[in-house]
Amino acid sequence: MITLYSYPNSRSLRAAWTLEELGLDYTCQYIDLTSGEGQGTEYLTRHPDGKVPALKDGELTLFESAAICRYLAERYGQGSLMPGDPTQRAKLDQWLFFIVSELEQPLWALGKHKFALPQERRVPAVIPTAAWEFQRALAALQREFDGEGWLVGEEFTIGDILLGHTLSWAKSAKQPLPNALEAYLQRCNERPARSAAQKREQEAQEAEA
Ligand SMILES: N[C@@H](CCC(=O)N[C@@H](CS)C(=O)NCC(=O)O)C(=O)O
Repeated sequence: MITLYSYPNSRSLRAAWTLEELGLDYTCQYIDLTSGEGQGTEYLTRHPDGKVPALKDGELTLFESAAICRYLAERYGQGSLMPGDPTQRAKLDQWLFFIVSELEQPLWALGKHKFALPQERRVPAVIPTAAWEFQRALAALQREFDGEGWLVGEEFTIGDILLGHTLSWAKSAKQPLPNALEAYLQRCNERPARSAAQKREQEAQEAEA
């Protein structure tokens, strides 16, 4: 039995999207981050920092969105969402680490200092630097990936889930994207599994209302 702990429009979408791509049966459990449920004693046993996503699969509990996507693909993918060839898999790992460190972090710094951190913790002066760092990482991505096809190899992988999700955040943050990456993002967003994942997360929230 798989349970995903989620909150709509957050990084838990990456895990829900992976679950939907794999056609797995799972329970989507809404965690009300706005009411402090994340920091409650019970949820801290699922995620020690009280964040989403977290996953429970039998005896295993797991946090960190990239690790969850990777686990699901490796365990249940049967060759999909993750290349079998070690060289290609190394490339996939390279991009996963790049996305969650180099690409996502400046974008997240931007979001944190605009709206996510408590008001008294925000330092608006870092925003232009964070935007500059994000554009630098985006330029690095583009030197290796022109937006044609998928990020690694010929098939759609969890690398595209993480990149597609991160680029959609970039758009919400009004960061300019080159046309080729806009088109790539549109192809990611058109995947039925992405819409299904969003729907599941919203339904889980509504069920708790
Ligand atoms: N590196 C973590 C980041 C998780 C994270 O920051 N999640 C946010 C939602 S996108 C969260 O739960 N925030 C609540 C909080 O900071 O208390 C991952 O990729 O899973």
